[in-house]
Order: sequence, then C-alpha cells, then structure tokens
Amino acid sequence: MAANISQPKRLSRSALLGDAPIGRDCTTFQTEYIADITFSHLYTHEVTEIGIVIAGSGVHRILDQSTPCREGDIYIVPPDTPHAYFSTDPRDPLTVRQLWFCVGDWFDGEVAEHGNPRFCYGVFRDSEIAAYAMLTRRAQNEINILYNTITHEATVRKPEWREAVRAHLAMLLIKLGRYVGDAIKNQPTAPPKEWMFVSAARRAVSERYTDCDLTLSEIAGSLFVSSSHLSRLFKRYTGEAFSEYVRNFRLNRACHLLETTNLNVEEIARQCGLRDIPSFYRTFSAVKGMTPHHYRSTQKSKYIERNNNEKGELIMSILNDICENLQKGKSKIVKELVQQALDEGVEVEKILNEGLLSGMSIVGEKFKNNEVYVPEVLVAARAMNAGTQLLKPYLAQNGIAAAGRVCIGTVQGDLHDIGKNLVKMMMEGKGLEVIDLGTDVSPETFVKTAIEQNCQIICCSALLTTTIGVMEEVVRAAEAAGIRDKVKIMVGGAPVNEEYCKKIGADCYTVDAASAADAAVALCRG
Ligand code: B12
Repeated sequence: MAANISQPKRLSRSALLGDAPIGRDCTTFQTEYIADITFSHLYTHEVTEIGIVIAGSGVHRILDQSTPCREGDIYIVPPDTPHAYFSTDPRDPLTVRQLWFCVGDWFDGEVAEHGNPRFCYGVFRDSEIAAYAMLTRRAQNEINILYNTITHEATVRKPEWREAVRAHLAMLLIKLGRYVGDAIKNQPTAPPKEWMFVSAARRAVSERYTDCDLTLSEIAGSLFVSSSHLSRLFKRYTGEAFSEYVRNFRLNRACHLLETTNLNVEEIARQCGLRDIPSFYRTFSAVKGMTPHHYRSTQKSKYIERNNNEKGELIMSILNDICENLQKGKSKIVKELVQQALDEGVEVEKILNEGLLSGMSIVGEKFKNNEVYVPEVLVAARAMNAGTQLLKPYLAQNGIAAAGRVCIGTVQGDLHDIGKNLVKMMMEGKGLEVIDLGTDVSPETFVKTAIEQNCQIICCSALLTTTIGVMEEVVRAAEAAGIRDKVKIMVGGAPVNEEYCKKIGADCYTVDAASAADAAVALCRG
C-alpha cells in the first residue's frame, strides 16, 4: 500500500556529505517542469541546503509551491522539506550550486534548533518552510566569495578548517538573513492534502503546546480525519510518532525557558503544557540526561555567551561590509550600513575606526601601490563623508556649552579634508565652536579669522609632504600679527609628527581626531 503513495526521495546525510563536514555540488537540472509533478519528483534531505542559481532559468518547487527562478536566486531549505529544481527551457537549463551542511555540526542552542525562530540565525521568517532571496549583482559577488571560501576551507585546509568554516558559515547565514525576502510566503499555496494534514497538526502543536489538554484526536477532529489516519500520516511524513513529537517540542520549549528566563521549573513545566510536574522531571531527566535545575545551571551562561557571540558576529559582518563598500565608493550603501550599525547599538568610535577608517586606510594603501587611482579614492572619500555625516549627531551628543572657539582648515595647496572634517566633528562634540575654513587655506586667512572671530586656537591640517611647510608659515604669520601669545596653534595630518610640531614652534600635535578634541578643550581651559 505504501508503494502507491507518491513519496519524495530521501537523501541521507552520508549521501550528501560523505565524510566531509560540508557537501557541495553544482548541478544542471534538465528535467522539464510540469505543473502536476508528483512528490516522487521531489527530494528531502537530512541536512540544510543552500542552493544558488548560477545560470539558466527554471522553477524551484517546494511542496506544492513553485517559484520561477533565475541567476542570482538563492534558496535555503531546511531538513526534511520536499523540493526540487526543474528547467523550463531546454536551451537554457537551470544550473544550481548547492551547499549542504548539518546545522547542529556547526552551531548550538537556538541557532541549531530546528523550528526555533533563531534557527539558522533566523533566516526562515515566521514559520516559513524555506527562505528565498533574490540577490543583486553586488550581493551575488559577496555571497559567492563566502561560498567559495567555505568550500575551500572545508576541503583544502583540513587541519585548521573548523573555526574558520564556522565563522564563514555564520557570516553567510547572517548576510542571507539580511537579504531574505518573503517571496515564497506570497505564493498561492495549495499543499497536497496529506502534507496539509501533517503540517496542520505540526502548526497546532506549535500554537497550542501550552495547552495540556491538546490531543491528536482533537486535531484530527478539526481536520475531519480519523485519529488513526492522522497518526499514520504523521509518522510517515515526519518519521516521528505524534506523541513523541509533542513531548520533544514541549521539552525543547522548556529548555529554552530554562536558558533564557528566571521562571521557576514548575512554572516552566506549566507554561509548556506539562501539568504533571513529577513526570516532567522524570521525562526531562530521561531525555536530556540531567535534571532541569542542572540543565539551567550549565546552559544559562552558555546562552548569554552565545547571544553575545551572535551579536558580535552580526556587528562584525556590518563593519566588514562598511569597510568593503567604502572601498568601492558606494555612498548609499555605506550610509545604510552605518545606520544599521547604529541601530544595532555599535559604538560610534567602533563604526568610525573599524568600518569607515579601516576601509579608507586600505584605499590609501592601494593608492600608494598604484592599484587604484584618484577617481577611486575620490568616490571612497565621498562614501567616507556620507558615513561620517550620520555619525555627526552622535559625536556632538556629549556636547556642552561652548568651551571655546577654534578655526580649522587644510593648508594652502592641499585639498584633503576628511581628517580635518573628523577633527571638526570631534571638537564640536566636545562643545567647542568650530569655524571651518575648508581646504587650500592661506596663512593670512588663518590669522585674519583668528583675530576677527576671537579664536583661542588655529588648527592646521595637512596630508602632503609638499604642503606641511605652510604650517610653519601660519606660525610666522601669527607672530607677525602679534597674536602668538593669545592664540594657540595645533597641527596634524598623516605626515605631521610631534617633532615637526616643536620644530616649527606650534603648540600642539595629536595623532588623531579624538585626542585633538581633548587637547583643544584643555588648551581653551588654559
Ligand atoms: C582620500 C585621499 C585623497 C582624496 C582626497 C579627498 C578628500 N576629500 O579629502 C583625493 C583623491 C582628492 C586625493 C588627491 C591627492 N592625493 Co591623496 N590621499 C588620500 C588618502 C587615500 C586618504 C587620506 C585620508 O583621508 N585619510 C583618512 C583621514 C581620516 O586621515 P588623516 O587625514 O590623516 O586625519 C587623521 C589624523 O591625521 C588627524 N588629523 C588630521 N588633521 C588634523 C589636524 C589637526 C590640527 C590635528 C591635531 C589632527 C589632525 O586626525 C584625523 C582622524 O584621526 C591618502 C592615503 C593615506 N593613507 O592617508 C592619500 C595621500 C594623502 N594622497 C597623496 C597624494 C600624492 C595625492 C595627490 C597629489 C595625487 C595626485 N596625483 O593628484 C592629490 C593631491 C591633491 C591636493 N592638492 O591635495 C599621498 C601623499 C604623499 C605625501 N606624503 O605627500 C597619499 C599619502 C597617498 C600615497 N601614499 O601616495 N587624495
């Protein structure tokens, strides 16, 4: 009788992964899509699959839902989900790169807990069966680089692969999580009847596991099928008896509450629909190998650590993206990412140093080695400015009533203004009033402004070895104007150093913008 049922083909872990930690393949799907394909054309796997369409066009079928797919589409399919790829045009067959891995091998806790909203870093939105993303060209490149790194590290650099692969897998899932849309959710769905019954029963459990009176016969009644029929279908399609499924579901929820809350064990048992407390203790100990109290004491600190790690990974991924996109001069994306980092609560200094400035220093290095030229540097500088503009209000946030007045500019002959702008922002953040003279500023303009605007400090920035000499001219002009005892002169910029500062008779040099602002406040206070 079972032979008549159209069942998806089940691919085992060993068939897909062999002995390797990760399985991969690049397949061209020739079978043409027909609307009434049966389950026997689909397959399920014991592991999670990431499929990236790299050429052709076709259809991805999940249960009874079909999505047209083409280059750049990506599908993340959790274990035990019947699906398959088909071609729609034999002249343009669908080619898909597939990556298989067992989430539990790499991650633990919620990220590895199938059915948990944080499963695979929350890639699967709500209770969606699969995740779908349509990648832009830029995102495709990013994902391809990660995909190649993972497969390379998992196959070539065997001795030291594990941590590196784990970090890259996490990064891949976090990135995909950011791109995943809800296209599949919006497909009209008409799952075949038997699957519909099974998934309705699973849904009922996830919605009503807190109800200790929930029974299979009640669910079967609401679906107008007999309990024995539903029980058979459940076992057939999920591989688990219904009672076992409910028990494990409740125990997993209980574990989650033990790890993440301070509720007492009895309350947790009640909230998980387990009215009989002694039997909860017994079952818990039998399945988990320890008492709930013991479980809590061992897992809670791990949970906190894990949460911090996951957050750290997400932040790393955003800062990394800021750095990469800044180098490519993608102002709009840099702005979005800086905003995202701020929303995630990343400190402004971290965004500045590990995101924006680290990107800029790579551009600088490439510029020096003639790997990139002025136009590329210019667009990177624009992206840098776009990002720092967003940080401005946060840098100014600590500001107090004006602690002094300063004029700042990049010296004559020099057009570099990124460093100067940062110094200005930081100074404003410290409550100083800053008059910005821009770039290519003559010594006379510095001195004239200081006199007319009553500034306590003149700040000179220079980035070219050919222009730092102008700083000495500023010192001399201030002396000639008779303001040298009233006005301090600060100098800075990459080619400047303490020694040079002393040599030309300036008052203060600092290496970066934050220390420049502190020094300026101290100078104003006298
Ligand atoms: C961006 C950039 C450009 C952009 C500038 C865009 C802009 N709006 O600023 C463009 C493309 C226009 C450009 C042009 C040129 N550039 Co350019 N440029 C750079 C680059 C890549 C980054 C500079 C930067 O913004 N750094 C980031 C900021 C935040 O750092 P910073 O300025 O040092 O500022 C920090 C500190 O120094 C300090 N600070 C800065 N000012 C002050 C002031 C005070 C008072 C204090 C206390 C502290 C302080 O605080 C800041 C924050 O922490 C550097 C390479 C590098 N790695 O530095 C080359 C670099 C400076 N450029 C260089 C050159 C040669 C040029 C050109 C001559 C190239 C050409 N062939 O035309 C022209 C010159 C144009 C001109 N007349 O100025 C050389 C200079 C070599 C040298 N030693 O003289 C460098 C070092 C590249 C290299 N290695 O060859 N450049």
